[in-house]
Amino acid sequence: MRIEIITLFPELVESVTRSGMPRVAVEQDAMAVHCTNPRDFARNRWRKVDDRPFGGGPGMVMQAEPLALAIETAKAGLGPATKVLMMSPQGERLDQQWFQRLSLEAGLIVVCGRYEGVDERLVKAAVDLELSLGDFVLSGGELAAMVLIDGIARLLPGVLGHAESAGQDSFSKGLLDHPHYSRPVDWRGQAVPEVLMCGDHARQARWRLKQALGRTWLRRPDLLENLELDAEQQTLLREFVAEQKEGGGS
Ligand code: 9D3
Repeated sequence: MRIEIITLFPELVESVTRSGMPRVAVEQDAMAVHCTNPRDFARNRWRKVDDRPFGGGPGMVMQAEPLALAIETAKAGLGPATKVLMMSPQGERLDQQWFQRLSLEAGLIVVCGRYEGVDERLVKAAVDLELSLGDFVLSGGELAAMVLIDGIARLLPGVLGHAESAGQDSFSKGLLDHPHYSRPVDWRGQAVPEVLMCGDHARQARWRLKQALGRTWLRRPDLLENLELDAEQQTLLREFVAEQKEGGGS
């Protein structure tokens, strides 16, 4: 997948490919990330790409033309059908389903806004989809674009560990993850749950599923409402709830 980021902070966005999964994806040639700076398309001596908002108000607005030229240059490289996304607080909420859908694209163009916002005529003319991280205020779209790159990188075929991570994601089952334990067996007086030490893999799988269901029920009941639990899952969740009420805790 080829990802072209339109940003006033190319060094910031490129830094996401210097570690972790995005780096692995780039090294294995599963992903390429390139940045285009709209400032390079400003046609004034000061390379200015913002101006005051019509109607007044605080802050500045990113002008349409430098962004349009940057997007058109990116499209010339990636193909005219390449989807143009904009990271924006007005966008649809990004979730694992979006990552899965976007990971199937051959290329993406991602516009990062700065200042108070982007001239709406550019959005209307050139942006196919707006995506948000959630209901909080960032100072620009760059960190959101880096989140997008990270979430997509680990789903790309050919990226080491892709098969496990893509399929085993608790979010691909719609549940939170179960708890994890490693050595030592006793850490500062806390033991590892006995079931994980017994070697009965079927029992361990049931325990993990039960913990995942229980934690989702406790912490994110909204996620359970969108799921149809099968008979085994319903039994495990009922057991978890019963144990919870006995005061068993974790
Ligand atoms: C104080 C400015 N806000 C007025 C209430 C409007 C505003 C403008 C620009 C808020 C945020 C931004 C910059 N944010 C993004 O570009 C952004 C973002 C975010 O702020 N939150 C969650 N997801 C995203 S994706 C892009």
